[in-house]
Amino acid sequence: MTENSSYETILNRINSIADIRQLDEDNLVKLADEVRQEMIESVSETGGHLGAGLGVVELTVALHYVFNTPYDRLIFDVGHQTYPHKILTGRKNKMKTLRQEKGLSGFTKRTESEFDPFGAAHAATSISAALGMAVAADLNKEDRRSIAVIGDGAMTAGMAYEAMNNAGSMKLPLIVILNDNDMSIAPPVGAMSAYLSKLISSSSYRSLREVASQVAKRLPRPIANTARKAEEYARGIVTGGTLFEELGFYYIGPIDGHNIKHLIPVLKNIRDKREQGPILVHVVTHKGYGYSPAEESIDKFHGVSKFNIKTGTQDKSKKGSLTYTSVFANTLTNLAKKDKKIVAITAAMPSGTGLDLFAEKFPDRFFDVGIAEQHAVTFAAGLAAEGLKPFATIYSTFLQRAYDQIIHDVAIQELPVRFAIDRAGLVGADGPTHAGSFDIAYLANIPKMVLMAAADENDLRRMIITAANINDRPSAFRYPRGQSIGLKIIKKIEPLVIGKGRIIKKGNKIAILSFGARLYESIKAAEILDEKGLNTTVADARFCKPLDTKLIKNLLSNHDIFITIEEGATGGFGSHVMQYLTNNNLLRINSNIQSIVFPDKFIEHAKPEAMYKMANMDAISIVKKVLKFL
Ligand SMILES: Cc1ncc(C[n+]2csc(CCOP(=O)(O)OP(=O)(O)O)c2C)c(N)n1
Repeated sequence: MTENSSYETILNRINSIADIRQLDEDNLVKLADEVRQEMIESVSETGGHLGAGLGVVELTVALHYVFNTPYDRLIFDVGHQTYPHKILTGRKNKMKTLRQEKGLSGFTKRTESEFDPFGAAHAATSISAALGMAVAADLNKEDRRSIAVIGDGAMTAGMAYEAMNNAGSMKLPLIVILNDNDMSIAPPVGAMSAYLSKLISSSSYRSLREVASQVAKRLPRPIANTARKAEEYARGIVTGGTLFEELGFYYIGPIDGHNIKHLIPVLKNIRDKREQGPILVHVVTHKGYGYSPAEESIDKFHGVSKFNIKTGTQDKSKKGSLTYTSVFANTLTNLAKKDKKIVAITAAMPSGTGLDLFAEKFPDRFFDVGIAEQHAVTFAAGLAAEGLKPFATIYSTFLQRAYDQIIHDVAIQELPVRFAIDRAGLVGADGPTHAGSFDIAYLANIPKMVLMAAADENDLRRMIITAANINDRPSAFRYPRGQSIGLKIIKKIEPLVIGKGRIIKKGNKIAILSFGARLYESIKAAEILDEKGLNTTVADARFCKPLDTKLIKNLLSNHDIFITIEEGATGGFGSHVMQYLTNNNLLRINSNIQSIVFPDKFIEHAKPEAMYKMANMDAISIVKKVLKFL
């Protein structure tokens, strides 16, 4: 039996949030240690986000202790740091199901708990949502507090400022806790990070810590007055208004976020300052706190696979083919050696996109713009307008944020921004918030756009070169998460002919036209169908825009059944094919045409293979679809 599961732990005695509020401060400190231990144990078995949660254990305990959750609305930004929150709010026994099929989500989710008043996973939504809730409380005459907990990384996103600017003009009891750990996934970028560091490194912050510890020493249970003194002292470090005060917030901080005894009096005090209007509490924490392998690692164990608790050694993924991400990064980096105009942009995902490799080789041509996808796209447009070749490398799900920028700043001006769209399709444990479901639909309807999808690593390489050569309009290529097929790498890669697909295998009864990475599953399906005497053609469209209309016509007229397949929502490749056929009078009454797309629902997190099954996109489901027809 582990220490934590033995009956005498405080955590085991917590049956409801009310039990936490009965504890004295010493026991709250012990509880925090137990929560941390519990979290390390769970994540060591499930994998997931570790560093961020470790950094907010004390803060989470203090928030639930001081505020009347779930009546008071506690909203965590992104939601990847909520494992301690889940442990404290009735989900402890489900922690080992985290990120698995039918198990707990890795983020906050309204359907999972009344303690998750707002679902998240994309950054910088918390202040807007909390403000909406504060307004609703006001209109409904409810005396509740709205509390947004947001990291310094998420604070690089514009939405946070839009929300603060709005909140600043309202006298509502909105509380923003800025969890400043001086980290995003990678080190944070930009002026905000420098500004926060300046606040923290001021000598006054250091002396505040001393004052606070004196207060704590003398008064084991600091009363409101002493708390106010400490808080007023904290405010005093800022001579002449901070940025936050300019935005209309009452600024308090910086406060040591790992010291529950310091946090509680300050939080109690702001809880009771209803008339104060919006308040920002600047809390300083350390990502990975309390677990040395996390503290010592460069990324502070932001996201981990299963690991050994003693050593911190993570399970290595089985050796196999390169990931699509690394194929992309290697190819672009090699290309950039010859083509000095190539520049690469990421929105706070240098390692996730593989661009850290590019950054190493070409630091001057690499730009991490922070969690700012909208800005990333318009910034790329500016680079393109001056003749550079920007590769805006953004996950499909996050590029959703920048739709107007793609249309207004890039496409209308026919600027050759290259969109490298990683994580296109289903992504597994991160679930529906991170699935790349919509990019085909939202890009293929934009005039002039060239839209490609890679079926394998060699085609991805071809598409990168193709995009590099497109200088008169925007282009995009999408590729999935995870390992590539494992093909032999072709040394000399040629660009593709724009708008031309390829036939992979010839048959005469069934035609499957795949756009993207379901190609190999389509080939498997074709083999099964062949065995049943249904000779199947498999083709790879490569382009959704422009469509290979000649190929489509051929497939339709020479087969009994014609099926398109893509990893995306309705409105994508299949829809464009159908529209082409109807608008050109190519459909016959007896045309047997079907498109396989994602079902019209959000597919919950599970192993990727299971998710593909749910989406009817595995080989067996494709075969079933065909047989149903006959
Ligand atoms: C719009 C958007 N872009 C990118 C991400 C990927 N992402 C997840 S967490 C994270 C870093 C967040 O940093 P911070 O808010 O400081 O939290 P920390 O992990 O440091 O606690 C990023 C970039 C995201 N969730 N949403």
